[in-house]
Amino acid sequence: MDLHQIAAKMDEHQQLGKEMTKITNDYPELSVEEAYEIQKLSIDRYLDRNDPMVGWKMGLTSKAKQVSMNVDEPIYGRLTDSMELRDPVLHVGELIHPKVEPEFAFVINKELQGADLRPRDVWEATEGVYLALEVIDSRYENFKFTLPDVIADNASSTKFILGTQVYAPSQTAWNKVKTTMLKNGEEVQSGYGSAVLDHPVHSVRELAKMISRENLSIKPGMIVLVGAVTEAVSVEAGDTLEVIYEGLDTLTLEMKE
Ligand code: OOG
Ligand code: MG
Repeated sequence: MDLHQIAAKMDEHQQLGKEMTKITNDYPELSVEEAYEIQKLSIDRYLDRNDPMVGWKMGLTSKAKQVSMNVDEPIYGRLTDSMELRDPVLHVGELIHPKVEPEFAFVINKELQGADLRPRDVWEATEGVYLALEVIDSRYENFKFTLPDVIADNASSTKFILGTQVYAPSQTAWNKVKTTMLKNGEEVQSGYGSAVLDHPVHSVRELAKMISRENLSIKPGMIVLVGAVTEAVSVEAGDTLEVIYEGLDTLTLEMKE
């Protein structure tokens, strides 16, 4: 098994929005560690194209998502500049089977490192919190994968957008924020910030812990998407998605061809 070769294939399918069969079909013994190495090697290719890393994402941080994806632990992925939408418009023609998730994004202004951080360590390093939408688009057929497959596929990352307003960390109790998602005006999902590991702050601690195994840290300036508050919702051209973050703001995303 050549990890560089698999990473090149992964990258190609991510760039072209082209479906592929699961890596574990060919390499059933693929480990979680090897899968993270494939992820890293594929993102190195983005960096080589002058598409720098802007942050990290956590995924499968809610029990509901773990159950629906049939995976029983959180995962992380890497976010690069080209994944960040400048305007709230998603061109679905470039993607395979996109789904949208309501999230929060922490902006970190001090290095966070280690397996033993306290919530206050994270807050002291948090410049602000944004409301965010993440678009995921697994490169695997039918959005079906095992844990190593989804890790190698950069945790299904494809696009994300942050709201325009940044909030102070103390603005609200982020675990109590009610989030309601409407598709074409009809409610499709709702949940509370506590769906993310009881409180979104724990997701940033968990990320620091997971990447510390690789001797990596969350660097100043990086954003962290903490993981979906509700189930992801499938979208197609012509759809409008609105997410109401109660007491804060509403984010909207328009789907175009
Ligand atoms: C994995 C990515 C999940 C989240 O916020 O839970 C994710 C997937 O479900 O394809 O981004
Ligand atoms: Mg997500």
